[in-house]
Amino acid sequence: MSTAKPTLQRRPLVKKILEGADDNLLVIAGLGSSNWDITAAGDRPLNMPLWGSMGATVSMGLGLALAQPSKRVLVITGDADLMMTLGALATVAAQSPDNLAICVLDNEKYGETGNQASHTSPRNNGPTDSGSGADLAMVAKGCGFADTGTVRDQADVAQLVKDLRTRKGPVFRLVKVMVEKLEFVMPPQDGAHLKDRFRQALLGSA
Ligand SMILES: Cc1ncc(C[n+]2csc(CCOP(=O)(O)OP(=O)(O)O)c2C)c(N)n1
Repeated sequence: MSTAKPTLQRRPLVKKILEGADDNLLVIAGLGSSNWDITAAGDRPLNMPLWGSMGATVSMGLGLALAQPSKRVLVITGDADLMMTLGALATVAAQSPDNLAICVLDNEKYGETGNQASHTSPRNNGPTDSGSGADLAMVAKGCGFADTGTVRDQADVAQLVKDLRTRKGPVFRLVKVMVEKLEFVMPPQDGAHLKDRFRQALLGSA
């Protein structure tokens, strides 16, 4: 695995991924940077940005994809959020919902808490260490995902967007993104409100 420093910028990338999102696209974002990213791209009722529930994002996306098979479900989250509940990937692979795509924005850091190195960060523990950090795309593959990939370059972004929005799932994409100091763009902070507006937009007032 490459240990080159990531160069992709997450905000314009997420904006592109969500461009033209309609009522068919249900978005679940992990806490921290992914939450602010999807909101910077434009807050909408069918966005469910998580606040604080670290590790829950993929499981929520899976439940939603199984419950709403006619909708596209897109999970956008951070490497450390996913790392907390890696087993969820095996459950996704076992259930294999064809409407679910997972995009992990891997900055190799715990962004929200001060950019400490996360498990995906390259390290230098001497000659018996591979030095590469955890490779979450390989983990997804090992869990049984047939369709995984890693994106590092701007040239691959158009295909990434296409895959996340339209390719038969479950799709897993690891995107290496750079560490940046970005403005917080916050969605509503009341979880009950976020849940209610999401349900209303999806199911109507019934
Ligand atoms: C159970 C739990 N442990 C720790 C935290 C504190 N915490 C909030 S965000 C975060 C790091 C998130 O990192 P990542 O998912 O990689 O997102 P990014 O770096 O993109 O912000 C941590 C440790 C938490 N909210 N919940």
